[in-house]
Amino acid sequence: MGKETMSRGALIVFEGCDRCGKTTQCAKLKEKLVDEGEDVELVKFPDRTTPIGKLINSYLQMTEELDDRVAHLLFSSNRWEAMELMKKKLKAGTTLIVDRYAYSGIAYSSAKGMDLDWCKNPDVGLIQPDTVIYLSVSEEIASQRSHYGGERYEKLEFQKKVHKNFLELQEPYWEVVPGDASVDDIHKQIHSIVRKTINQSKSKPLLKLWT
Ligand code: NYM
Repeated sequence: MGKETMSRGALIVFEGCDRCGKTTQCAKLKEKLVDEGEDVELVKFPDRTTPIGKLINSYLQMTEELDDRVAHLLFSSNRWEAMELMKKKLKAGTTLIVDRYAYSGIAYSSAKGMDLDWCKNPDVGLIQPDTVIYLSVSEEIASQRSHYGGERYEKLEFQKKVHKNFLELQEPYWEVVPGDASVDDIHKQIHSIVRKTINQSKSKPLLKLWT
């Protein structure tokens, strides 16, 4: 076995519409895996702490206006600037739980009417996730959760389009988890999926997304 394929960490991505419960589930999953002795870290996109992320934050909070294409490319750049470090951590055996990834980039931008393939291109070659957990929650329920409506995109009709786009992006390594059950029930379901993924990913090479 080559060095690069020895017991690497798994890349676990969470996707879903706004207020689907991803952030709560990411935190619970991390806590559980740490208890089980796994080396695990959380990653969140957009990463609003970098210079690019700060610009994205202003855009989302609507204090900055950007051309749709520029905004799309900034979200993608924000992922690319994290790739080297993520690759290093995965190879060193750290499992990464990622709150949003390229699929969000495409689902949200194409909901504005942008061409889906154009939107996909900048993210081609990112590290391919081992599993994508798609938390599927009705937009009506999501819209009743706290803080909904505060940022750009948090409108019912828009979220319906985003959900439809997400489903078009499904890959064989996606797991659609209904997000309307109790937090603990959803957590148990996710944990069993992720446990399997971590064990199966150990000896697999890291692949490039959409190549
Ligand atoms: N978003 C997120 C995009 O439009 N493109 C992207 O590439 C990513 C990663 O940012 N409404 C949108 C989706 C969300 C918003 O997400 C911020 P969060 O998870 O609320 O921080």
